[in-house]
Amino acid sequence: MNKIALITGATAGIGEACAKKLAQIGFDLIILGRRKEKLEQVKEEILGQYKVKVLSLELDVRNQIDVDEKINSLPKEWKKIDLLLNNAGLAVGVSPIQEGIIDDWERMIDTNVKGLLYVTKAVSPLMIEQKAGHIINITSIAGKEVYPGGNVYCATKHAVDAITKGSRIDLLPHNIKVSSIAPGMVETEFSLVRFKGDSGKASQVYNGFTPLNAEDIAETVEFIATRPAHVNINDILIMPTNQASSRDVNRN
Ligand code: NDP
Ligand code: 8X3
Repeated sequence: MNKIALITGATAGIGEACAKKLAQIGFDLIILGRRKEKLEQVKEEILGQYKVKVLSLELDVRNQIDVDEKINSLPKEWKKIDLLLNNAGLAVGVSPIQEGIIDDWERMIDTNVKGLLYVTKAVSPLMIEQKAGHIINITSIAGKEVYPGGNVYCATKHAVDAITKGSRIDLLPHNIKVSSIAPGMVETEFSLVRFKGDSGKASQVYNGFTPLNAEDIAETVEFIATRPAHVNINDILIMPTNQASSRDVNRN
Protein backbone atom coordinates (compact mmCIF):
# COMPACT_ATOMS: atom_id res chain seq x y z
CA MET A 1 0.00 0.00 0.00
CA ASN A 2 1.45 3.36 -1.04
CA LYS A 3 1.63 6.31 1.30
CA ILE A 4 -1.00 9.02 0.67
CA ALA A 5 -0.33 12.74 0.27
CA LEU A 6 -3.03 15.41 0.22
CA ILE A 7 -1.90 18.56 -1.61
CA THR A 8 -3.83 21.83 -1.66
CA GLY A 9 -3.38 24.08 -4.68
CA ALA A 10 -2.16 21.30 -6.96
CA THR A 11 -3.46 22.89 -10.19
CA ALA A 12 -0.41 25.09 -10.76
CA GLY A 13 3.07 26.11 -9.70
CA ILE A 14 4.56 24.66 -6.55
CA GLY A 15 1.60 22.39 -5.72
CA GLU A 16 1.54 20.83 -9.19
CA ALA A 17 5.32 20.24 -9.15
CA CYS A 18 5.05 18.68 -5.68
CA ALA A 19 2.23 16.40 -6.81
CA LYS A 20 4.41 15.12 -9.66
CA LYS A 21 7.48 14.72 -7.45
CA LEU A 22 5.55 12.86 -4.74
CA ALA A 23 3.97 10.60 -7.38
CA GLN A 24 7.44 9.91 -8.73
CA ILE A 25 8.54 8.64 -5.31
CA GLY A 26 5.43 6.49 -4.96
CA PHE A 27 2.80 8.49 -3.06
CA ASP A 28 -0.86 8.09 -3.97
CA LEU A 29 -2.34 11.58 -4.19
CA ILE A 30 -5.39 13.56 -3.21
CA ILE A 31 -5.10 16.78 -5.21
CA LEU A 32 -7.17 19.87 -4.46
CA GLY A 33 -7.87 23.11 -6.28
CA ARG A 34 -10.67 25.25 -7.63
CA ARG A 35 -10.00 24.82 -11.37
CA LYS A 36 -11.61 21.50 -12.35
CA GLU A 37 -10.04 21.26 -15.83
CA LYS A 38 -6.54 21.95 -14.50
CA LEU A 39 -7.07 19.38 -11.74
CA GLU A 40 -8.11 16.76 -14.30
CA GLN A 41 -5.16 17.66 -16.52
CA VAL A 42 -2.67 17.24 -13.65
CA LYS A 43 -4.37 13.98 -12.64
CA GLU A 44 -4.18 12.56 -16.19
CA GLU A 45 -0.52 13.57 -16.57
CA ILE A 46 0.38 11.83 -13.31
CA LEU A 47 -1.64 8.72 -14.07
CA GLY A 48 0.02 8.53 -17.49
CA GLN A 49 3.49 8.72 -16.01
CA TYR A 50 3.49 7.01 -12.61
CA LYS A 51 1.98 3.85 -11.11
CA VAL A 52 0.02 5.64 -8.39
CA LYS A 53 -3.62 6.41 -7.64
CA VAL A 54 -4.90 9.99 -7.83
CA LEU A 55 -8.12 11.39 -6.39
CA SER A 56 -9.00 14.93 -7.43
CA LEU A 57 -11.23 17.16 -5.31
CA GLU A 58 -12.53 20.41 -6.72
CA LEU A 59 -12.45 22.54 -3.60
CA ASP A 60 -12.10 26.14 -2.48
CA VAL A 61 -10.19 26.00 0.82
CA ARG A 62 -12.07 29.15 1.96
CA ASN A 63 -15.29 27.15 2.20
CA GLN A 64 -15.07 25.53 5.63
CA ILE A 65 -18.24 23.44 5.26
CA ASP A 66 -17.09 22.06 1.90
CA VAL A 67 -13.60 21.34 3.26
CA ASP A 68 -15.09 19.37 6.15
CA GLU A 69 -17.63 17.52 3.99
CA LYS A 70 -15.15 16.56 1.28
CA ILE A 71 -12.46 15.35 3.70
CA ASN A 72 -14.96 13.51 5.92
CA SER A 73 -16.56 11.75 2.97
CA LEU A 74 -13.28 10.45 1.54
CA PRO A 75 -13.43 6.67 1.03
CA LYS A 76 -11.98 4.87 4.09
CA GLU A 77 -8.79 3.81 2.31
CA TRP A 78 -8.10 7.42 1.32
CA LYS A 79 -8.44 8.69 4.89
CA LYS A 80 -5.08 7.22 5.82
CA ILE A 81 -3.32 10.45 4.91
CA ASP A 82 0.42 10.33 5.60
CA LEU A 83 1.37 13.76 4.29
CA LEU A 84 -0.60 17.01 4.15
CA LEU A 85 0.99 19.71 2.01
CA ASN A 86 -0.71 23.02 2.81
CA ASN A 87 0.33 24.92 -0.29
CA ALA A 88 -2.77 26.75 -1.63
CA GLY A 89 -2.23 30.45 -1.28
CA LEU A 90 -1.89 33.75 -3.03
CA ALA A 91 -0.89 37.38 -2.86
CA VAL A 92 -3.27 39.96 -4.28
CA GLY A 93 -2.02 43.48 -4.96
CA VAL A 94 0.87 45.54 -3.64
CA SER A 95 -1.07 48.52 -2.26
CA PRO A 96 0.35 50.43 0.69
CA ILE A 97 -1.71 49.87 3.81
CA GLN A 98 -3.51 53.25 3.61
CA GLU A 99 -4.76 52.38 0.12
CA GLY A 100 -5.46 48.72 0.81
CA ILE A 101 -8.33 47.04 -1.02
CA ILE A 102 -10.52 45.19 1.46
CA ASP A 103 -11.46 42.45 -0.98
CA ASP A 104 -7.76 41.74 -1.68
CA TRP A 105 -7.05 41.56 2.06
CA GLU A 106 -9.94 39.17 2.61
CA ARG A 107 -8.92 36.88 -0.25
CA MET A 108 -5.42 36.57 1.21
CA ILE A 109 -6.48 36.13 4.83
CA ASP A 110 -9.31 33.72 3.94
CA THR A 111 -7.11 31.56 1.70
CA ASN A 112 -3.66 31.66 3.26
CA VAL A 113 -4.67 31.59 6.92
CA LYS A 114 -8.27 30.45 7.36
CA GLY A 115 -8.20 27.96 4.46
CA LEU A 116 -5.00 26.39 5.77
CA LEU A 117 -6.57 26.14 9.23
CA TYR A 118 -9.75 24.51 7.88
CA VAL A 119 -7.79 21.86 5.99
CA THR A 120 -5.46 21.23 8.94
CA LYS A 121 -8.42 20.86 11.31
CA ALA A 122 -10.09 18.37 8.97
CA VAL A 123 -6.98 16.26 8.30
CA SER A 124 -5.06 16.27 11.59
CA PRO A 125 -7.61 14.09 13.52
CA LEU A 126 -7.16 11.42 10.82
CA MET A 127 -3.42 11.52 11.48
CA ILE A 128 -3.97 11.44 15.24
CA GLU A 129 -6.05 8.27 14.78
CA GLN A 130 -3.10 6.69 12.93
CA LYS A 131 -0.60 7.99 15.48
CA ALA A 132 1.50 9.20 12.56
CA GLY A 133 1.57 11.82 9.85
CA HIS A 134 3.40 14.81 8.50
CA ILE A 135 2.15 18.33 7.77
CA ILE A 136 4.25 20.59 5.55
CA ASN A 137 3.15 24.22 5.32
CA ILE A 138 4.38 26.48 2.52
CA THR A 139 5.20 29.80 4.15
CA SER A 140 7.49 32.37 2.49
CA ILE A 141 10.36 34.77 2.98
CA ALA A 142 7.31 37.05 3.45
CA GLY A 143 6.65 35.14 6.67
CA LYS A 144 10.02 36.22 8.04
CA GLU A 145 10.36 39.77 6.71
CA VAL A 146 8.08 42.54 5.48
CA TYR A 147 8.53 44.69 2.39
CA PRO A 148 6.79 47.74 0.88
CA GLY A 149 3.26 46.86 -0.24
CA GLY A 150 3.58 43.38 1.29
CA ASN A 151 1.67 44.31 4.48
CA VAL A 152 -1.26 41.84 4.50
CA TYR A 153 0.38 39.08 2.41
CA CYS A 154 3.36 39.19 4.80
CA ALA A 155 0.97 39.10 7.77
CA THR A 156 -0.69 35.95 6.42
CA LYS A 157 2.66 34.22 5.95
CA HIS A 158 3.84 35.32 9.43
CA ALA A 159 0.59 33.74 10.66
CA VAL A 160 1.36 30.49 8.84
CA ASP A 161 4.82 30.52 10.43
CA ALA A 162 3.19 30.84 13.88
CA ILE A 163 0.56 28.20 13.07
CA THR A 164 3.35 25.83 12.01
CA LYS A 165 5.23 26.30 15.28
CA GLY A 166 2.02 25.98 17.31
CA SER A 167 0.93 22.86 15.43
CA ARG A 168 4.32 21.28 16.04
CA ILE A 169 3.80 21.68 19.80
CA ASP A 170 0.15 20.58 19.78
CA LEU A 171 0.77 17.52 17.60
CA LEU A 172 3.99 16.50 19.37
CA PRO A 173 2.26 13.90 21.64
CA HIS A 174 0.66 12.33 18.57
CA ASN A 175 3.85 11.51 16.66
CA ILE A 176 2.95 13.93 13.86
CA LYS A 177 5.74 15.82 12.16
CA VAL A 178 5.19 19.49 11.25
CA SER A 179 7.48 21.40 8.90
CA SER A 180 7.53 24.57 6.88
CA ILE A 181 9.27 25.70 3.73
CA ALA A 182 9.80 29.42 3.22
CA PRO A 183 10.76 30.16 -0.39
CA GLY A 184 12.01 33.41 -1.84
CA MET A 185 10.92 34.23 -5.38
CA VAL A 186 9.64 31.26 -7.37
CA GLU A 187 8.46 31.78 -10.96
CA THR A 188 4.92 30.38 -11.10
CA GLU A 189 1.46 31.91 -11.67
CA PHE A 190 1.97 33.69 -8.33
CA SER A 191 2.85 37.15 -9.73
CA LEU A 192 0.21 36.94 -12.46
CA VAL A 193 -2.36 36.42 -9.69
CA ARG A 194 -0.81 39.17 -7.55
CA PHE A 195 -0.99 41.66 -10.46
CA LYS A 196 -4.49 40.52 -11.40
CA GLY A 197 -3.59 39.12 -14.81
CA ASP A 198 -1.10 41.87 -15.86
CA SER A 199 1.57 39.65 -17.45
CA GLY A 200 3.92 42.60 -18.10
CA LYS A 201 4.09 43.50 -14.40
CA ALA A 202 4.28 39.84 -13.44
CA SER A 203 7.28 39.07 -15.65
CA GLN A 204 9.14 42.18 -14.41
CA VAL A 205 9.34 40.54 -10.98
CA TYR A 206 11.72 37.93 -12.41
CA ASN A 207 13.69 40.24 -14.75
CA GLY A 208 17.47 40.10 -14.74
CA PHE A 209 18.06 37.12 -12.45
CA THR A 210 17.23 33.44 -12.20
CA PRO A 211 14.40 32.85 -9.73
CA LEU A 212 13.64 29.52 -8.11
CA ASN A 213 11.33 27.22 -10.03
CA ALA A 214 8.53 25.06 -8.69
CA GLU A 215 10.65 21.90 -9.03
CA ASP A 216 13.24 23.38 -6.63
CA ILE A 217 10.52 23.52 -3.97
CA ALA A 218 9.25 20.05 -4.91
CA GLU A 219 12.74 18.65 -4.32
CA THR A 220 12.77 20.36 -0.92
CA VAL A 221 9.41 18.78 -0.09
CA GLU A 222 10.78 15.41 -1.17
CA PHE A 223 13.78 15.87 1.14
CA ILE A 224 11.64 16.86 4.13
CA ALA A 225 9.13 14.07 3.51
CA THR A 226 11.73 11.33 3.25
CA ARG A 227 13.78 11.88 6.42
CA PRO A 228 13.93 8.96 8.86
CA ALA A 229 11.08 8.58 11.36
CA HIS A 230 13.08 10.21 14.18
CA VAL A 231 13.95 13.37 12.17
CA ASN A 232 11.66 16.42 11.83
CA ILE A 233 12.82 19.29 9.63
CA ASN A 234 11.17 22.26 11.33
CA ASP A 235 11.79 24.93 8.71
CA ILE A 236 13.73 25.55 5.51
CA LEU A 237 14.34 29.03 4.07
CA ILE A 238 15.24 28.64 0.40
CA MET A 239 16.21 31.54 -1.87
CA PRO A 240 17.41 32.11 -5.41
CA THR A 241 21.19 32.59 -5.36
CA ASN A 242 20.64 36.18 -6.55
CA GLN A 243 18.14 37.04 -3.78
CA ALA A 244 19.45 37.74 -0.28
CA SER A 245 16.25 39.18 1.25
CA SER A 246 12.83 40.36 0.10
CA ARG A 247 14.40 43.63 -1.02
CA ASP A 248 17.93 42.59 -2.04
CA VAL A 249 17.98 41.05 -5.49
CA ASN A 250 21.08 41.10 -7.68
CA ARG A 251 19.70 41.82 -11.17
CA ASN A 252 21.89 42.08 -14.27
P1 NDP B 1 0.36 29.62 -8.15
O1 NDP B 1 -0.52 30.79 -8.35
O2 NDP B 1 1.12 29.10 -9.32
O3 NDP B 1 -0.46 28.42 -7.50
C1 NDP B 1 -1.34 28.65 -6.43
C2 NDP B 1 -2.18 27.42 -6.19
O4 NDP B 1 -3.07 27.68 -5.09
C3 NDP B 1 -3.05 27.07 -7.39
O5 NDP B 1 -3.04 25.68 -7.56
C4 NDP B 1 -4.42 27.54 -6.97
O6 NDP B 1 -5.42 26.70 -7.55
C5 NDP B 1 -4.38 27.33 -5.47
N1 NDP B 1 -5.37 28.13 -4.76
C6 NDP B 1 -5.43 29.48 -4.66
N2 NDP B 1 -6.52 29.84 -3.97
C7 NDP B 1 -7.17 28.69 -3.63
C8 NDP B 1 -8.37 28.39 -2.94
N3 NDP B 1 -9.13 29.37 -2.43
N4 NDP B 1 -8.73 27.10 -2.78
C9 NDP B 1 -7.97 26.11 -3.29
N5 NDP B 1 -6.83 26.31 -3.96
C10 NDP B 1 -6.44 27.59 -4.14
O7 NDP B 1 1.38 30.06 -6.99
P2 NDP B 1 2.59 29.28 -6.27
O8 NDP B 1 2.67 27.90 -6.72
O9 NDP B 1 3.77 30.13 -6.38
O10 NDP B 1 2.08 29.37 -4.76
C11 NDP B 1 1.94 28.24 -3.92
C12 NDP B 1 2.22 28.66 -2.48
O11 NDP B 1 3.57 29.09 -2.38
C13 NDP B 1 1.38 29.84 -1.98
O12 NDP B 1 1.00 29.57 -0.65
C14 NDP B 1 2.35 31.01 -2.03
O13 NDP B 1 2.02 32.01 -1.11
C15 NDP B 1 3.63 30.32 -1.69
N6 NDP B 1 4.85 31.01 -2.09
C16 NDP B 1 5.06 31.36 -3.39
C17 NDP B 1 6.24 32.01 -3.74
C18 NDP B 1 6.49 32.49 -5.12
O14 NDP B 1 7.37 33.36 -5.31
N7 NDP B 1 5.83 31.95 -6.14
C19 NDP B 1 7.28 32.27 -2.74
C20 NDP B 1 6.95 31.87 -1.41
C21 NDP B 1 5.79 31.24 -1.10
P3 NDP B 1 -6.82 27.16 -8.15
O15 NDP B 1 -6.64 28.52 -8.73
O16 NDP B 1 -7.14 26.10 -9.16
O17 NDP B 1 -7.74 27.11 -6.99
C1 8X3 C 1 6.21 35.10 -2.30
C2 8X3 C 1 7.55 35.72 -2.31
O1 8X3 C 1 8.85 37.88 -2.03
O2 8X3 C 1 6.79 37.97 -3.31
O3 8X3 C 1 5.86 34.64 -1.03
O4 8X3 C 1 6.71 37.74 -0.95
S1 8X3 C 1 7.44 37.40 -2.14
